[in-house]
Amino acid sequence: MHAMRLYLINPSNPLVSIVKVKEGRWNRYRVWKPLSLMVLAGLTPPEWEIRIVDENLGAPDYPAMPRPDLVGITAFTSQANRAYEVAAHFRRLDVPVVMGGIHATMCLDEVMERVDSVVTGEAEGIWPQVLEDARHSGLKRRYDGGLAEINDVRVARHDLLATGYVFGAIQTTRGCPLNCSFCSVTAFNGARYRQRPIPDVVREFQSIREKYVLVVDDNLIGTRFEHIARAKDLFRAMAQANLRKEWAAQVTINFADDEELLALAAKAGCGGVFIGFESHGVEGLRELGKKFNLLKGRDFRASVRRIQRHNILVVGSFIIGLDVDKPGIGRRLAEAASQYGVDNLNALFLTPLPGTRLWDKMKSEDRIALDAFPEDWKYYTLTFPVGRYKHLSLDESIPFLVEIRVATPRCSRGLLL
Ligand code: B12
Ligand code: SF4
Repeated sequence: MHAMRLYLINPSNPLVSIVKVKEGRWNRYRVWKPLSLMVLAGLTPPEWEIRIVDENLGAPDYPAMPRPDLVGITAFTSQANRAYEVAAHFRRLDVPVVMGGIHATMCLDEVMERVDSVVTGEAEGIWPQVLEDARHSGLKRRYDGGLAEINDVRVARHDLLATGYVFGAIQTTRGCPLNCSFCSVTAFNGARYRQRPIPDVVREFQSIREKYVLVVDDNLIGTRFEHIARAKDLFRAMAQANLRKEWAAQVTINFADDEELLALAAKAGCGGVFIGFESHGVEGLRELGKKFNLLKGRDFRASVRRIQRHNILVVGSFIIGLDVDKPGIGRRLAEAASQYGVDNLNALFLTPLPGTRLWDKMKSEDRIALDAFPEDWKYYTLTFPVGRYKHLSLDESIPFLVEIRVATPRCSRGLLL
C-alpha cells in the first residue's frame, strides 16, 4: 500500500502580529510554533507521510504541492476564517478535510458546515481512529476526544518544524480549576489539573532544538500544595538534565510565595513568567472571577520583586473593558503595572470567546459588537474592541491602548518579545 500523505495546517491571521518577529532581516523567523500539530504528528502512525504547514512561515503554494490524502486543520477562533478558506481549497480537489482544536470544539455547528469531519476535545484518544477511518474512506462527520489520559500525551514531533522559529514549545500539564469568566481553558481542558510524567517532559525538552522554549501550560505550577511539589520535582529533574535552555511560562501569582520554588525554577532555566493580573482593583478581579489574585494581604509589588530577584522577568497581563472600567483606565493600568514593577505590560481587550461564561453573559446582554461570523472571528485576537463595553465607547477604547504604550516600562531583556 502507498504511504498516505497528510498535511497538518496552521492557518495564518495577518492581524496577529505576535506570531511574527519584527519586519526586516529577521522576518524569515517566526516566534511561536503550532504545538498542537506537532502533538498530532506524534500520534500519527508511520504509514502516514506528514507535512506540517505553518502559514505564518510564509504563504504556501498549495497548488504546487503534491495532492494529500487527508488535510487536518487546527484553529484558534481568530484563525477560523482562514481555516475555512484553506478547507474550501482542498475540498474543491476532493481531499477530505478534518478540523480540530478550540474553535472546532466551541463552534461545532459552524465548523461542521465547512469541513468533512470535526474532532472536538483533545485528540490523543481519537486521532488514530480518525486516520484509520480516513484510510478506508470511512471518515465520520464527528469525533470527540474528550479529555485525554495524561499518560497518553506523546512526545511532540519537534523534528518536523525544526528551524525558523525563535521559541520551541512544550506542554507539561493540562487543565485549570480556576475557571475565570473570560477564559476557555477550563471549558476545553477541564478543571482537573493533569500533569505529565516528569521523565517524559525531560526527554521531550531534550528533543527541542531551540535555545528558547515556551512552556505553554496555562499554569505551570498549579494551585495546590501537591501541584507545587510536582513543579519542584520537575525543575529539579530539568536542572539535573542540564538542558541548557532558557524558558518562559505562564504562572499564577502564588509563584512568588515559595522561595525554594523560585530558586529551583531559575536553576532549571526559567527566564521569564507571564502573570495575569487582569485588573488594577478588587472589583475588577471579582467581576472576572479571578479569585486567586484576591487573596487578602497580597502585595503584588513585593511578589514581583521576589520573582525578579531570581533573575526572572515578569510580564504582567491586564484586561481593558470590564464593566467597572471607566475612561482613564489605560492610564490606571499603566500606573498599576509600574507600581507592581513588572518588566513588561501586556494589555488586551475584554473579548467574549465562544464557550466562555463571558460569551454567554455578553451575548445575553446583546453586547457583542462584531458579530458577522465567521468573517468577524479574525478580530477575536484580544487586540480589537469586539464587545460593547459598559463605560467605554468604541472611539474611547483605542486611546487607552495608546496611553498604555506611552506609560509602560519596556522589556529589559530580549527573551519575551
Ligand atoms: C501557546 C498558546 C498560544 C501561542 C500559540 C502558538 C501556536 N500557534 O500554537 C501564542 C502565544 C502565539 C498564542 C496566541 C494567541 N492565543 Co493562545 N494559547 C496558547 C495556549 C496557552 C496553549 C496552546 C497549546 O499549544 N496547547 C497545547 C496543544 C497540544 O493543545 P491544543 O492546541 O488544544 O491541541 C489539542 C486539541 O485541541 C486537539 N487539536 C488541536 N488542533 C487540532 C487539529 C486537528 C485536525 C485535530 C484532529 C485535533 C486538534 O488536539 C491537540 C492534542 O490533544 C492556549 C491555552 C490552552 N491550554 O490550549 C491559549 C489559547 C489557545 N489562546 C487563546 C487566544 C485567545 C490567543 C490569541 C487570540 C490572543 C492572545 N494574545 O493570547 C492569540 C492569537 C493567535 C493566532 N495565531 O491567531 C485562547 C483561544 C480561545 C479561542 N476560542 O480561540 C486560548 C484557549 C487561551 C484562553 N485564554 O482561552 N497562544
Ligand atoms: S485565566 Fe488562567 S487561571 Fe483563569 S481559568 Fe484561564 S488558565 Fe485558569
